[in-house]
Amino acid sequence: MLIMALCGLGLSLVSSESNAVSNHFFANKTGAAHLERGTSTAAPLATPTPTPFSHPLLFPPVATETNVSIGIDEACVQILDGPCTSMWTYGGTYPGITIRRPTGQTTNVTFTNNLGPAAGELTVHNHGNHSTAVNDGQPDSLLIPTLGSRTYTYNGLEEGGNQRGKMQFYHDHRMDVTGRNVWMGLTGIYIVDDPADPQTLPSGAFDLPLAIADRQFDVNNQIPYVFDPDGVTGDKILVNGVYQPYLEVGDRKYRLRILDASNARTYFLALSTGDSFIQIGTESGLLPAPVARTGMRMGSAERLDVVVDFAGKLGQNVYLTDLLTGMPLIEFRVTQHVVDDSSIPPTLRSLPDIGEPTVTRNWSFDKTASHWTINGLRFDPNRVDARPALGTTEKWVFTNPTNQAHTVHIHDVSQQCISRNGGACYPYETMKETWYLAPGETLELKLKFTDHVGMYMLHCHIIEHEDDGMMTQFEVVRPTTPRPRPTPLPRPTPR
Ligand SMILES: [Cu+2]
Repeated sequence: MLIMALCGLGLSLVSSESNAVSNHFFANKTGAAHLERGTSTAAPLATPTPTPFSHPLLFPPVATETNVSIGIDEACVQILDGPCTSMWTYGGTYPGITIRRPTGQTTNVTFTNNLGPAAGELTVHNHGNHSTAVNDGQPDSLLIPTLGSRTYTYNGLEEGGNQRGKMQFYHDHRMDVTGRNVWMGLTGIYIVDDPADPQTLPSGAFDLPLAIADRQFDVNNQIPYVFDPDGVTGDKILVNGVYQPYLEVGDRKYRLRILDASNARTYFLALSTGDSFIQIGTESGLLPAPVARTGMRMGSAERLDVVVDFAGKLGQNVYLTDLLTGMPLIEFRVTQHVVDDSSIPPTLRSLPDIGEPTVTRNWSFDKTASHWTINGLRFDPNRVDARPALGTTEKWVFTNPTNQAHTVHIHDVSQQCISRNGGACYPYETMKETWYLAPGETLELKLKFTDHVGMYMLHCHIIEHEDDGMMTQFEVVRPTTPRPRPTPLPRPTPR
């Protein structure tokens, strides 16, 4: 359980040292926070940055039932030392309750919107799930009213079989205010377990979801949201809602399912030992074969499913570090010797055969008249920019003529990489649903529209770009088949 506290209760945790001096934060250009101590002055007291690696890594509670009820509640979450942080939560924690379900099973998740009118109506998108359109978390319809509920049903199926095993996540998707709602805490992990995946991978206590997200705290440890169309970032990077946590581990392999749950921040992850991660999966499940990587870029909403081996490291501390800020994010203390019964097979999961594309569409992730746009247009819920036919495969080409990166996210079905910048795709991006598109890059993907008709979103997952207009929608439609000509009735023979 995440540590929860009432706001008033949290104040008692302010250290006596911070009562004696006034502390001021200054963020340098890399985003690292520095503490400067001065003489005692009037309130408000700045709160101290926790001593690095003084708090244990936490995991949200896990729901595994068919029917899950989640209250969307305001809660005061203990994150930094000192006052707790008032957040909007799925079930009272940040991240919210983890939902973990076997593939192929129906799951009903009922959300009740207990936030006040200031939050307004809400909607929940199960990111990476193959949902029917009405259960996909539409941004401007089928909303969860204030003090009302809505049940989302996920059947765990895809094109005649089970969905692939993977880590999805659920988050708010309300038009124009997704950035605010996610920043305030509306994010939770959703894991689909698939018995068709190799069962020798690290599992149970050795399979750890890690949601990485940055926040900017004020002197009272609150996180007021100030919209910036270029992306809202903060100087504190949290893992599962804890700032620079530690975790005691054994000297064996662990599966880390890493999610960039930030609104906008990109990370470049490495291990302090210089060892490789063995990447085994993406947003869309296991790769065809594992890929060793010493550094991994991760943009907003991307997931990295990796295995890290602490064998031979007994007694050492190993850090997962973000090389872009130079900040260590988590300290793994290798304190126990344990027998490792896990292994990584040389082949994991083959890609589904989705055929060859019959239609090509081009999508330019652009800036137009000072706003983020797709093909020059801002989001309009009354406009549909593509109507692919159910059962067909299309090629979608993404370009980025701007000077900022975008993370392209397509709802409904996963996509397979055809080419990046006219050449080969990276070996770890064979199939995904959130794609890093750096300035000047071109990405060719193919996707097959299966099972469901209806409206789905396509957008940048740097959420402030999305809220500013870098989103559009496509409607999967039933194929138009030529009507069979009715057999003419025999005419009566004229007499
Ligand atoms: Cu963008």
